[in-house]
Amino acid sequence: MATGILEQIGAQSAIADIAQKVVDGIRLTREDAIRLYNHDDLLAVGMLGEFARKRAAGPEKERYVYYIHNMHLNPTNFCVETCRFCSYANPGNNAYSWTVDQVLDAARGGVELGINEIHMVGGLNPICDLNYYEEVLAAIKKEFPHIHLKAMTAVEIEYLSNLEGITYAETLERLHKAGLDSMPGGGAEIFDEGVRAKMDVKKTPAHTWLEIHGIAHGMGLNTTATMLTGIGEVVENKVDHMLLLREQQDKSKGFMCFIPLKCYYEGTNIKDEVREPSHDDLLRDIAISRLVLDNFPHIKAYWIQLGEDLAQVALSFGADDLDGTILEEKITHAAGAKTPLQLAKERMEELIGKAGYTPVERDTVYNIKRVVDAPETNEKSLQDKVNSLLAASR
Ligand code: V47
Ligand code: SF4
Repeated sequence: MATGILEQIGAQSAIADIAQKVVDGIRLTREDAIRLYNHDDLLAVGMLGEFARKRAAGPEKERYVYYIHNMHLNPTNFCVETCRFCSYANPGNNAYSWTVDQVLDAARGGVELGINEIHMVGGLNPICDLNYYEEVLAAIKKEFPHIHLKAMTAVEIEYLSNLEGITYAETLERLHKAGLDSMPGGGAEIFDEGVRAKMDVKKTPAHTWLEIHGIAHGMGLNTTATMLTGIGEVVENKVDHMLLLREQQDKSKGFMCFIPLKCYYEGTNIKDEVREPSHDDLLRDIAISRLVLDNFPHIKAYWIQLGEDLAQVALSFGADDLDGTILEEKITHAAGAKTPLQLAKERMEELIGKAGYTPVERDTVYNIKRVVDAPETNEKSLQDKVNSLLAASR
């Protein structure tokens, strides 16, 4: 396999030395990652991402691509913050905050469809304080003990701790006791302070976001990590974001997955100030995160934001997870995403199978629930998909 990739990249390639490092298992530097972003041959970068994915998976699981049957729950869209890229929070008369019973009703709808994870996040709302979230988590756990509760971003942990005047560890311990099983990776945005200032992001600076995840890992809670692009960042900001995550993972080891996110602009006023990520950019984020984050087991192609075709192509660039069936997504759809709100399990499996991989239904912490016999593929080849997607985004 190793010789193959070096031949494919070619000894004359400007990234031949980086390919050799990848094959030798040598950690990539900041400069390597920046060169990969600037290298003109996108497919060569993708091939390296695919090589690293296969090697991380091991020979028995090298074709596995994971998904989860889950739902998103957003108990409130009122938020004391005003991040400029966010269309979800504070929609005037449509602001809401659910009672514990309303959250339970929504959860019941998902459980009846057979989900096994609830991914719950919301705005920063003084009405929804720590007691409220303790009640919500405990009520869901009591009625549906088999459901994994992946909830509360580091941003919400910071807010609730400040509201209560207690430490992050105390907040996390109380929520863990009430039923919190793991934490999602939202709220990281881009760690760079300059970009954050332009986007009016006042919450949770990098060191606090990382500290909270480190505390959660220390308590045995697994978490994930995101990076939001299309908000005025440059390549160097993305690489530095990944390097901070890699450093934290070396220390606390609890990140399961990295999810590159793409900003949608409807309902915001930032479109004219930023560069919208192209398909090329989004595929590089997948491949380069796979290569730089050598201590992250999984890289997610978030189909809600990428769309089905690009998410499929991302599987050949180093991603090994399509996220979940979701049922109802509000944050990206409030900003104009047109992907369906929900995919059936069968459709997830079809997307993975037709991209040439083996669909695997997982739980939140990547225990395998079911390995699916991949259906025969007669869709247009992946190479054709890459070509037409790239042509469309130029
Ligand atoms: O933190 C906000 C982003 C995130 C917009 O942990 C926007 O497995 C696009 O974190 N357009 C929430 N994105 C979503 C998230 C997530 C998604 C899937 C899986 C996981 C996981 C986490 O959405 C926010 C923010 O970075 N966001 N506004 C927007 N207009
Ligand atoms: Fe509030 Fe999060 Fe939206 Fe920022 S991104 S306004 S913190 S809900």
